[in-house]
Amino acid sequence: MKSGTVAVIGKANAGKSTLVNVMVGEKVAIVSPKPQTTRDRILGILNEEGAQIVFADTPGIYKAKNALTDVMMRTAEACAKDVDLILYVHDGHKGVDGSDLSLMRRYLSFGIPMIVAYTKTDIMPEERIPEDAKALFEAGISCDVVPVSARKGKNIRKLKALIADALPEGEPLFPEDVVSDKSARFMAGEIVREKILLKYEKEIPHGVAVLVNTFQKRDGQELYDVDVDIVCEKPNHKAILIGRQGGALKETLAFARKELEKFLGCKVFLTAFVKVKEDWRDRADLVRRFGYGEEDR
Ligand SMILES: Nc1nc2c(ncn2[C@@H]2O[C@H](COP(=O)(O)OP(=O)(O)OP(=O)(O)O)[C@@H](O)[C@H]2O)c(=O)[nH]1
Ligand SMILES: [Mg+2]
Repeated sequence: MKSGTVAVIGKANAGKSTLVNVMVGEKVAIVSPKPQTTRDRILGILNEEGAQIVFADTPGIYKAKNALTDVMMRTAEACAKDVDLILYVHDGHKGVDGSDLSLMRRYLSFGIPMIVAYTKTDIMPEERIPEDAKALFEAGISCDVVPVSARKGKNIRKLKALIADALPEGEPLFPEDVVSDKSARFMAGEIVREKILLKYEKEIPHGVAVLVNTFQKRDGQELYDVDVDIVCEKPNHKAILIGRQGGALKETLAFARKELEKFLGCKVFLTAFVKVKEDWRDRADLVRRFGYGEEDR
């Protein structure tokens, strides 16, 4: 059978995590309209007839500005060098510019087979797709370019088949019932962070880390106790996160609790405390302590 690892690489906000979730058929990575949503390497495992594809979703390429983005870029870079295939995800609706071409050329130069997933085709004029494909070809991007829409599920089956085809023969790397390398505890923190990304504006969600203190099923009950620290960078961010009379935080937690209950398949009692660690993203020691840049959390 075919079996191998695929690094899912591309600019921040390109649609990598959405595509991985759609291909795996389950939500293994959080998604938001804001760049820099994914901070860790997250494996999403797809078992198909005759193939196991291990997708490694990665933090989007973004100019490193602080210790956190620095660690995120190193995570993506290390991942792209140690796989059987690179799936370069390009946001088609944004067009193709010089920076896209040089990134694609750079990953092609790693000497690892590569496929370009040209995504978000549902929100762009269809006639632009062949024009861009031609531009990529003329610029020396010599690999397969597959137009897809993760949102509409367009060409996903074709993309999966092309990926499986390009992988080596081998035994499965994971048992068939495993969909991710991340724990439910990790996902609980990520789901809270996703709701924060969706609810708050500007720098606030980017400066938030969610640390899971408690993740425990109550004895003899269909109920999980989940307690998190929401760490932000500045006292005024804390005030905004909490809101007037705690209203904003209450809404965020209700939103997160609903999804957690769906994810865990039982009731969840979710509590959170908002803390400030001044400019933690600039401090390598805190970035590490909050679990970023390590394989397991
Ligand atoms: N219309 C449309 N929107 C999409 C599609 N795929 C992703 N999006 C949207 O694009 C935004 C970014 O998606 P993500 O999957 O979080 O992108 P990402 O590349 O993982 O982003 P980072 O983790 O920040 O690097 C979200 O608002 C998605 O809903 C698509 O096929 N069509
Ligand atoms: Mg992502």
